[in-house]
Amino acid sequence: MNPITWEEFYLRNAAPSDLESRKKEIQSFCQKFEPSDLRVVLITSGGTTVPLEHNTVRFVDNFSAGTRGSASAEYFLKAGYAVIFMHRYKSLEPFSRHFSGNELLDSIQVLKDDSLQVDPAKAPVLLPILKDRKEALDSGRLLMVNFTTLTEYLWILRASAEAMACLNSRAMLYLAAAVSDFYVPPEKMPEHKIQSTGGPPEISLQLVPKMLRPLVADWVPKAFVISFKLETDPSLLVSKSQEALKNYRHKVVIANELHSRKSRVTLVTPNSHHEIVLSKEELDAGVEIEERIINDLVEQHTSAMTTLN
Ligand code: PAZ
Repeated sequence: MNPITWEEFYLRNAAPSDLESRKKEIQSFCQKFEPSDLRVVLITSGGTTVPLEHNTVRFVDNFSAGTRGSASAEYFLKAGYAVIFMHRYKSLEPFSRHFSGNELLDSIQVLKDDSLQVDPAKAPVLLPILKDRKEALDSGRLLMVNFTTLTEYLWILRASAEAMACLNSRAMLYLAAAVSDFYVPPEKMPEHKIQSTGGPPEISLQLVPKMLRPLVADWVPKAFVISFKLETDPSLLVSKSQEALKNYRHKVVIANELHSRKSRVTLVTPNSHHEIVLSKEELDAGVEIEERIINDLVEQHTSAMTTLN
């Protein structure tokens, strides 16, 4: 069955109640950089949920933790970009991603006089992260925007892309979120919690229209757009990425396989493709593949900017 059009999707799926205020925040962030030379990247990160009931108790989710997006945000900030970090609520965020569980609390010691001290052994790890975070916040180059459901994601994505159009070719979109391809349309969704007394539920998921098409063609036509392609069969990666580039006419697809995604990616462009691979030694030394990906993309963005404007 054909999916509904993207216009129909927005007509049938209500916008989040606070969309207008969020839109204003994103617009003023972009307008702040409009007169400067600064480049702005929108990073999407983490997975979307697909609610099964209007009063949602249960939903379909996916594996994405936001590792790729949150690490990439730090490297884009280092490269001088302003970053709109559009992430799944409670997924990994830049800077805090380095600390899990009680790690941060454990690095602070309570002294006899009730004063606090950073554990001297942990200070060398903490310091560069805190300094980078302070620089990003003080310079006003980081905007955090969150989403949970697929519908919320799609409304905020559109608002963000449209707000970025004023930046012309200085805008980059780095779409790393794991966005559901399927959803339950509101008219097919029960109002209340699905009852087990009704037997096993028959849930019919519909296809989500491909929003990359209007995003590239209409919402932010001069931006440098990068999408991600995740597969579990590596033999499909390059051909499916090339197909996406042909269909949506954006600049780069970053292809990755589920289990090797932290050590190997393929950057596919309309005319070529190349791999970025980390060796075991590099992984053991704490090198992150996102650093290499962002270096590569910044170079591509620089050369594209001369032709896009
Ligand atoms: O968030 P994470 O680091 O756990 O995973 C990253 C990823 C695999 C979701 C990302 O690299 C990606 O491929 N995103 C697009 C997925 C898709 O094809 O829809």
